[in-house]
Amino acid sequence: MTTPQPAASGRGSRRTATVTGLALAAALLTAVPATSAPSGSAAATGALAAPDIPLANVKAHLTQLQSIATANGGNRAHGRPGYKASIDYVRAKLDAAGFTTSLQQFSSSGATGYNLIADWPGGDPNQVLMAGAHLDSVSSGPGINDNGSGSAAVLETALAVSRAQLQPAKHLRFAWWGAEELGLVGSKYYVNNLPTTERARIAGYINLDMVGSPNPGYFVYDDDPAIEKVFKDWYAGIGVPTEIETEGDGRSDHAAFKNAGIPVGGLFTGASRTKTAAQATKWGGTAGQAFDRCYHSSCDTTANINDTALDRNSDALAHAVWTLGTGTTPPPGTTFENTADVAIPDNGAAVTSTVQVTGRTGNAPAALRVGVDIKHTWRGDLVVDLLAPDGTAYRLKNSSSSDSADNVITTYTVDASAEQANGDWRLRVQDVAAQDTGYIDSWKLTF
Ligand code: DTR
Ligand code: CA
Ligand code: ZN
Ligand code: ZN
Repeated sequence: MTTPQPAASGRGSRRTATVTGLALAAALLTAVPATSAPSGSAAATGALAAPDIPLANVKAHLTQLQSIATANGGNRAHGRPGYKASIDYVRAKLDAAGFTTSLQQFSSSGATGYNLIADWPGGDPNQVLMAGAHLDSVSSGPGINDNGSGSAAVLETALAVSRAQLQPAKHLRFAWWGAEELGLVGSKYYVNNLPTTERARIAGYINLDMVGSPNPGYFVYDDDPAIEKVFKDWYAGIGVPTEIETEGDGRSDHAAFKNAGIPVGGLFTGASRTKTAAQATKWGGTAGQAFDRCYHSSCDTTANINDTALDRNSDALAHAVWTLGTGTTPPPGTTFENTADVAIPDNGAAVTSTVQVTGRTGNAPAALRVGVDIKHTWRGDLVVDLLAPDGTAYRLKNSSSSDSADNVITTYTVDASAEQANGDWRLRVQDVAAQDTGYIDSWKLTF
């Protein structure tokens, strides 16, 4: 680790300083002289345009799921033959299309459940973009809207990736969850059994649960701002107003990912809630009637689908996968700064200054630039750390009994790729030797 070479500065007395160290995450730190200009940013590559997802293909999957339910007691519920038959159908399509598929088994309510995971080879393994849907129905019906619609839209989007032989910057992973209707069991099992390192690699998770409701609304999850914006802009582009999904928190498979700090988003066309007159005015359909009158009922069949809603949401998902998967994250040089002065007590407790990072997807970069401006005589008194949102500390500067120069004005480069980008980052400064005082003047993070 190198620290900036101090400018010559006089003061005779020698000092002894002790650093009360903390266990620190390994951090590759290289000080960049304050005068260095940020390196030029690579030309941002634009996102590729997503293909249209053929509605007929999506509906063909629904017909297959309907047939499976009809042949298996009228449902595709967890623990029933219709669910495993649904898994086998979806997996066969993906295997034939070149995906690397795997089944994750779990037990719930005395029966074996299955998650189907499909990885599209290639892309950055440290930047995984996921899209998923629960494949199980309730036991009282075939579950074509809930959630054959989401499952078919995700499947057809994955098949479109294969048809295009897409080579996105991010690694694409698609998932079909088991036992959602029993309490989000399959998706929770998946997230809970992901090693921490694997969780940190997931840049975002997009959830589709009920996206073809017969009396549809157009709702966008209001979770990760970047994912939300992609969907809202796409819908605005086709002249369809959207509303924020307000009943979604904790109500579907994105919950486990959100609780793990992973950026999430998704689409929804409504369940048993009633469409208002205002909503009918902007979306069409029937005011005073539920978005899906067959929610969790035996009439949730292929007749219980609005084709326009299913088509739009399938196309919106493809657009999001292409945009978030192939486009670069916001161009390098995105800076988050705090210019508030923070006094540093002489030979006293550490102080912190916070910057809130928002709008990023995934993890921080391996070369996160930390610009520091601390005014302080005899800077050898100071210990400086960067604290990630989860509290992990990265040592930027140790104290030094010989560094008599004033002020710490420099830029450090930190490998923060193990950290989620979004959240409250803090600069922590402690003066560990008597005499000489100062303050944090400003600091900033540049991605
Ligand atoms: N719990 C889902 C249906 C559901 C209800 N509210 C929302 C909001 C967002 C997504 C899904 C839902 C189910 O029955 O599968
Ligand atoms: Ca389409
Ligand atoms: Zn349901
Ligand atoms: Zn559902």
